Amino acid sequence: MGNADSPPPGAAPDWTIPQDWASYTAQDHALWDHMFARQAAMLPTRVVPAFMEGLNVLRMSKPGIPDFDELNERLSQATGWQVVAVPGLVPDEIFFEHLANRRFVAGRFIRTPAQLDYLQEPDIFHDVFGHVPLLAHPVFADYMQAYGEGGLRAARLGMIEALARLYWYTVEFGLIRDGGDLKLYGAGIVSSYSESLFALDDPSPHRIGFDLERVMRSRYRIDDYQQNYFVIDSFDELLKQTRDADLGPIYERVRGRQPIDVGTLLPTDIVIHAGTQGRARSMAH
Ligand code: HBI
Ligand code: FE
Repeated sequence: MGNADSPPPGAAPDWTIPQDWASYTAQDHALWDHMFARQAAMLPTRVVPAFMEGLNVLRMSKPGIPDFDELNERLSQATGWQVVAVPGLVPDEIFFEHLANRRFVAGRFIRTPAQLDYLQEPDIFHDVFGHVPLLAHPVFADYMQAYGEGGLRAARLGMIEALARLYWYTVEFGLIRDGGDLKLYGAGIVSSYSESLFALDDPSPHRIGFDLERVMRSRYRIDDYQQNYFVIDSFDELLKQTRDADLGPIYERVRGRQPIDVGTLLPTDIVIHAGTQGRARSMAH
């Protein structure tokens, strides 16, 4: 959701700012530790194993808000990625340019205790706890770079909206098969205690097999839990379908068709679980 503005005062032309790790308060660190402990206790049986491996390889269970310099030593060794601090949401093309160069932009501020379970702008817990562990996984790391490169091309073709939907339903709210089970991998889910439960256990949402064109046509909601989740078979499959495919014909078809509303199932969908949509219905009343 960026705009074409120039960077705010104090930010570099690429919108980065210093993390200024020394300025976090004891309260900031304690809030991180609280959220970290809560997620680390519940995720092991729910999240894709690569996420727990990433936490471990990056030594993220060390108490306190991670210092990006320290985190980057391990992350760059694992996959060549870096985390850089930004003031908040950055314009789409700046965002894509960073990803295409294996730099993940992260907010440096942490939410207030009152925003423990809901906030609109991505803070450091969402960005770093949610996104960074999988950047230590070689295939997911390549997918994120491919997404940035694809975003730069999509911007020239006027297809950013389709790309944003792909990001939403994979990087932010994706589910993945793991043996016979479904597991979480999207950062928007794994950084949220309540959605980590809802996305796997609740009867309300549809869980649909990933199809690139379907996803690029699918609207999403930003104000509540998702009404549909898309399930990939593996990171390899996701990378193959996005980086190595010719997206031109897909874009042409997406451009010519209506977007699909949330909570809708199509006859062509690979339905893994047809949701009751009970939550969305009760919220609407
Ligand atoms: N900026 N800091 C930040 N974080 C994001 O996740 C982000 C962004 N700008 C644009 C954006 N995401 C998405 O809208 C793009 O995928 C289109
Ligand atoms: Fe995010």
